[in-house]
Amino acid sequence: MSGDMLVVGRVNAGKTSICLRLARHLGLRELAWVVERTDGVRERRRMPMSEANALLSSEEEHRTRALQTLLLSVPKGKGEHVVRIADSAGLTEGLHADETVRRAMGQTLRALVAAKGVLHVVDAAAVGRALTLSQTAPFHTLDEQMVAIGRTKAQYLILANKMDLPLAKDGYRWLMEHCGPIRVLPVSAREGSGFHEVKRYVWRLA
Ligand SMILES: Nc1nc2c(ncn2[C@@H]2O[C@H](COP(=O)(O)OP(=O)(O)OP(=O)(O)O)[C@@H](O)[C@H]2O)c(=O)[nH]1
Ligand SMILES: [Mg+2]
Repeated sequence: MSGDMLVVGRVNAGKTSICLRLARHLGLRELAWVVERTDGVRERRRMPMSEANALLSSEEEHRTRALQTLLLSVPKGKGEHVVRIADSAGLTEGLHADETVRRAMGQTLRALVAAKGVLHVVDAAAVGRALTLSQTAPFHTLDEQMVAIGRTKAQYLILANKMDLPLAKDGYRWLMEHCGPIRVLPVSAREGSGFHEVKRYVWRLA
């Protein structure tokens, strides 16, 4: 299953947090996921929202190691429609030492090519820090390539995440200038800001 919208981005950008926040914002009490493991096995999982934060509990990067599609029931007319939001393993440059991570990144890239709609999550605070503190390039080739692929999709939205952190505003401003005319939406998965807009965007797809 490729999902109606694919959530992609650099590792640690906050993709899973955004999916969970969206589910919470929609008032879901339970999460229904379809996990596509990289060995080809597909598993259905359900968990109460109260336990969902366990998905974020690891301290390591590369927390998400398989495509996990969240099924969101959205009221439409007299019935309900299901919107599928596929959370993916984060991307990094180079060849990762761990084979599981390499396979997961390959799975993300295949899903990215196939997806009709993409939500590209960027850590706006990291962009801001790169700009002001280290004066290094805030966007690397990897991000540029994700934007280049994203532009070709029917739906493509950049989510500037972690807006609650220092320097994220600078990062957001830079993203808007650099990526325009693509729409860049400022959000904080931690605090929930910007999720009315995300919900509206996802709602339209139902
Ligand atoms: N301050 C702040 N931290 C956030 C926000 N969103 C996510 N984080 C933190 O950023 C870290 C990475 O979040 P994840 O949601 O696991 O990121 P991911 O993009 O799914 O990461 P991978 O699956 O490893 O690629 C976690 O420690 C989160 O708590 C945010 O809006 N603000
Ligand atoms: Mg994740």
